[in-house]
Amino acid sequence: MARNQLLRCVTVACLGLLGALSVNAQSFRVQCPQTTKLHPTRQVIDPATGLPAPDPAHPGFIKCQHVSGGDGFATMGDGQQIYLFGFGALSGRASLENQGGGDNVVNGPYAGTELASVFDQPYAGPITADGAASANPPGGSADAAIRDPATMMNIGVMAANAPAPLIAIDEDDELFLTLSNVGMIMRPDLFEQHTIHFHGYPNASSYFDGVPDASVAIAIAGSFTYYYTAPDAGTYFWHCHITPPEHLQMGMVGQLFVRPRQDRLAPGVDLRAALVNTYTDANGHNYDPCMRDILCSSPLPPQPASAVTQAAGAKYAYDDGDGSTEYDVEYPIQMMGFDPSFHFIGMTFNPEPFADMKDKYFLLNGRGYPDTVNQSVISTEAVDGISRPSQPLPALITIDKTNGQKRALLRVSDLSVTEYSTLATVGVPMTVIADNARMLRDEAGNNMYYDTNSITLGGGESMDVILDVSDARYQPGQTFFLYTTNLDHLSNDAENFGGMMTEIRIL
Ligand SMILES: [Cu+2]
Repeated sequence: MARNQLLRCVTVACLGLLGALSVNAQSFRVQCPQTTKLHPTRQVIDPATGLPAPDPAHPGFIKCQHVSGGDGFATMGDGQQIYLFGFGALSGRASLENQGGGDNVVNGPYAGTELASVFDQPYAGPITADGAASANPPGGSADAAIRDPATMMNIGVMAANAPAPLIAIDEDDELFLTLSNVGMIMRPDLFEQHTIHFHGYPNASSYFDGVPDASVAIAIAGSFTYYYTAPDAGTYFWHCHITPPEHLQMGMVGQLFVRPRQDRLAPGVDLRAALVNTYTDANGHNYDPCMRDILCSSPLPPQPASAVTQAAGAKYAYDDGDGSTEYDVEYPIQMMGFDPSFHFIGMTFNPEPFADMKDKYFLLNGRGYPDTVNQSVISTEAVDGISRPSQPLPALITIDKTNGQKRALLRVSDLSVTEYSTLATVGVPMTVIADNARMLRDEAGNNMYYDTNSITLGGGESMDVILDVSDARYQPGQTFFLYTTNLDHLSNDAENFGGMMTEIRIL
């Protein structure tokens, strides 16, 4: 009877299945729809500039990003190469590899309302069956999402980044974030799944929450496109949620932030009135932010004696209504650490000693000093002899006072699995404006910001900090330090000068 069933299976159902598989024999798939219910027309082309602009009737963009889940290697400050489980960039690669020119990735080649790896440009060619965007991302077609399965494997294998690729979006956006699991080539015995979890993020659907036992997980050779709206500005982070102590220690964690819709106000618009009434965007269209915003989490500031208005092109950390979170330049600062023994064991087929996990490399944006101030991409040669970008993001903070910059926003998040760390400055006070993606403001609307020279964060926490160098005592040519006062964290393993430190340079 079993034989009959097998025969029947072979002749009817299974042949049908095989037929279907042969037509579409792969499970990698990048989704980036051209239109959605929230953005029925996606973007329009501004006739004046020929550049894409938001559809005035539908604020925000459809944005898409593609990351690989796999493995790779990173280079520590003492030259040691360590093994990673990690996420790599499968979109924005041209900008990733060609960045340089003296600035942080956010303010340099990735400048603009979106990172190069998050593309929101209109699709110029015919819409393909899978709906993946490919044309005209910020860095040209070489920044497009890779969606050909063979290329995904060729590029994505061993392409892990430390930390994971940065994600930056704006309020009112829709983000389609595709994760493709390319497998871990150094660990063929493992068949690890990966997921994406937006930590601390207002996310309505557990389906896209990445907690594997309450949702879905992505197996090797599979893709999954996570969908997020962006209702609430702030600094968050994202990570894989499979065996979190292991996959986070091994590198599967990075920063995520959302910029406020207040950035898009037209010049001259009253910031406070824009929170209560309607606001007018740069295209002259009116919106009601709190009607659209399911959270509208910032209390109104007190009515000032005279209106605070939007200065042309001003940028803010939050929808503050009083301009107090304005900044000129922003830097992601990701505090993290690696335990080289754990990574070595993770590469060599041995049981991992979770309780013995102890970081020996203390890092900002995946780098120990002096690599933190190295402005170019750090690449690491893997066992196949090919060098790939491993730590693309510097942690150098520059404030170009000569050209009018005065306030730097540091988006500080702690991605560590094991340790609390303190970050301190000497000479430039830090003004803490937000804690865990919430403005420090009481219910009466009073700002509870405070000045300090040190902040202490544990894993999973974030703070937004402003450095203000407008005072005359700050002059171009000065250099200050942002460093940890946990003095054992100022090392690159056995090398006694490095670790969690970077420079603040006034230009
Ligand atoms: Cu994972």
